[in-house]
Amino acid sequence: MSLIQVINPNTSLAMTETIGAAARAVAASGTDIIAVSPSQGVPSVEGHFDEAVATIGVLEQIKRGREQGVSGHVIACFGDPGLLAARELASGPVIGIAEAAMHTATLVATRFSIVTTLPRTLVIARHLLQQYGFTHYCAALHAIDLPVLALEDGSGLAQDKVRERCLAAKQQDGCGAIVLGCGGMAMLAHQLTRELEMPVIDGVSAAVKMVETLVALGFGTSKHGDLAWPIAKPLSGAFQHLN
Ligand code: 5HY
Repeated sequence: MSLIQVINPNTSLAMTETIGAAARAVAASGTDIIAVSPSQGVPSVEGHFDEAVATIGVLEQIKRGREQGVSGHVIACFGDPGLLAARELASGPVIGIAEAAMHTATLVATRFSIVTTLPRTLVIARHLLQQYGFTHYCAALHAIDLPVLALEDGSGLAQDKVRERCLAAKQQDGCGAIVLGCGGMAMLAHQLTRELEMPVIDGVSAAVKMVETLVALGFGTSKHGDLAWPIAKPLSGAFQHLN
């Protein structure tokens, strides 16, 4: 039996539920999912400042998950906030949904497009493409121009716009797969894959399967080199509990 902790870095409980449901839908029969979000932080992650604030909450959850004995962790926000810091704090594998979706896309297509929420966060996706070495695999990036929490407002408008953008990307970009660029889009991937007749990839489910695979292979995060435990030092003030 393995336990995977799926961390939604924003404080939206509705989105945490969506993400948890997507994770459970693909989890193997021997895998339990705990979906969590920080108790303090930002209601949605829509920029560099939001990412910086959300990262502390992610690290708190990683520490808590480790103390609970989870086998691995997923960071379920498309900017993969705090990914490398989280790996320093973790013994099991830690996978970000952007890296999981991008890696998956390159295994089933030579070029993929990304569909995310706000235009201002496209630069975050571009930076990750560069950092992960996937820039040349990316055909185009699209934004539906609605805030992250529009995906949870119950109107269905954001979901309709995601669908329209995916259809446009398929027709115009010359891509073979689409990566959904927000944790809140997780439940859309299955239906869109069927409708578009091409892979539409949600990073939450991809990341859960990657954690399962790494655990089955017996791999945790390497503690040799830069991902070794953080250098012990007295953290002060509000950060003492991270020791
Ligand atoms: C996400 N923001 O996956 C990102 C991505 C985005 O609160 N969860 C967030 O920019 O849409």
